[in-house]
Amino acid sequence: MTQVASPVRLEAVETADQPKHTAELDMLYRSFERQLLIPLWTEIGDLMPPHPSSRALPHLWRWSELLPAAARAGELVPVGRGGERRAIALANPGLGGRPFATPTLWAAIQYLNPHEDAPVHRHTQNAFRFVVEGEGVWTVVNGDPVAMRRGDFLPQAGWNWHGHLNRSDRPMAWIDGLDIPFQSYADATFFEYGPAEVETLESPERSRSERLWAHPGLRPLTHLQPTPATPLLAYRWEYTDRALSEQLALEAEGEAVTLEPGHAAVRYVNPTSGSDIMPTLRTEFHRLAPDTETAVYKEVGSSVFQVFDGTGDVTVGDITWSVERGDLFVVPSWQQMRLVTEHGLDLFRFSDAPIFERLHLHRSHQEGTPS
Ligand code: GTQ
Ligand code: FE2
Repeated sequence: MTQVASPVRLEAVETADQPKHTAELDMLYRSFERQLLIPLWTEIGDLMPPHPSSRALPHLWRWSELLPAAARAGELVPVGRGGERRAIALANPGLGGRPFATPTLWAAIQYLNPHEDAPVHRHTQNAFRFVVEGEGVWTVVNGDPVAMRRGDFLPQAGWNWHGHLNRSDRPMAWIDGLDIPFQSYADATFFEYGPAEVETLESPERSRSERLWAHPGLRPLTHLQPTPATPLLAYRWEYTDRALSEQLALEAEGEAVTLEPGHAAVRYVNPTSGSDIMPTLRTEFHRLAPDTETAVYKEVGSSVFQVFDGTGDVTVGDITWSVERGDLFVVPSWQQMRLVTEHGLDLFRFSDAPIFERLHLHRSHQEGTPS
């Protein structure tokens, strides 16, 4: 007997909350399959769990293994039109082999050889770069060349033209974060090619966007309208580092300015609104002083962390890893996370929290506080 394969498969299982398994029930389920119908009573446990229960798993990728893999790709794989980027995505083991770090977030290591460039394109996906080591690449956003160096955070909001140029004699690697999975599930993606070559241009210390926007507390009177994404294309390490060390110094002087004892943290924000840098992505930097333990914390939405400096033990769900510089790990939605460090730990973090906040679906909980 041949039958057109239907993607719907209904198994009659007899449990207290399921109907009695009879020949008639089987017939009903076969007719459901043919009509592409699925009853709620077989799905409710999966679709309406008491709390988020992510398919994504906690997972750690070690920089000591990622970087050599990217360097090898640098030897074997050219960069150019079509493939566009030598970017290698972290594939969460719970997400069915897709190149997705979490259900909403893409995280990749990208690698450029000396004097190589990655062609200009644009897409609706929001993106950023974060640099854990090295320098020498300029990311060119709408013609504005932005230097990339260790500790810099470089947002690149959707639909801006961008290409990357390595102007140095050394290879450079960095991480990319994008909302690719979210826009893919939502069928919201547009993409366009630009010129194949990034035009040769100056490689200035400071981008035009920084010259206009990187002055704390000051806003040009010609730009008073809030924009949905940040116009500032580089958040330099010098400022992030100082903000964090000053929080810890103020705490030591008795001021309650840290998130919790020994835990300084800042969020990268859009200077036109004070909100997250891009509509779908939140980025933060966390610094734990030596001998610090964080509370156990969980929230709706997923995060990816990269260790910027220091060492520590990270617990996500029921897994604990010892981490060091460059290591990346994933915290799925509503999974508990806790950090412990003896010598101090600096962490870059990105998450999809703005999506959930805007939809009033965001929740968080810290152990020891009322729910
Ligand atoms: O550098 O433009 O990791 O378009 C994925 C898609 C990087 C990029 C990625 C991209 C880019
Ligand atoms: Fe891109």
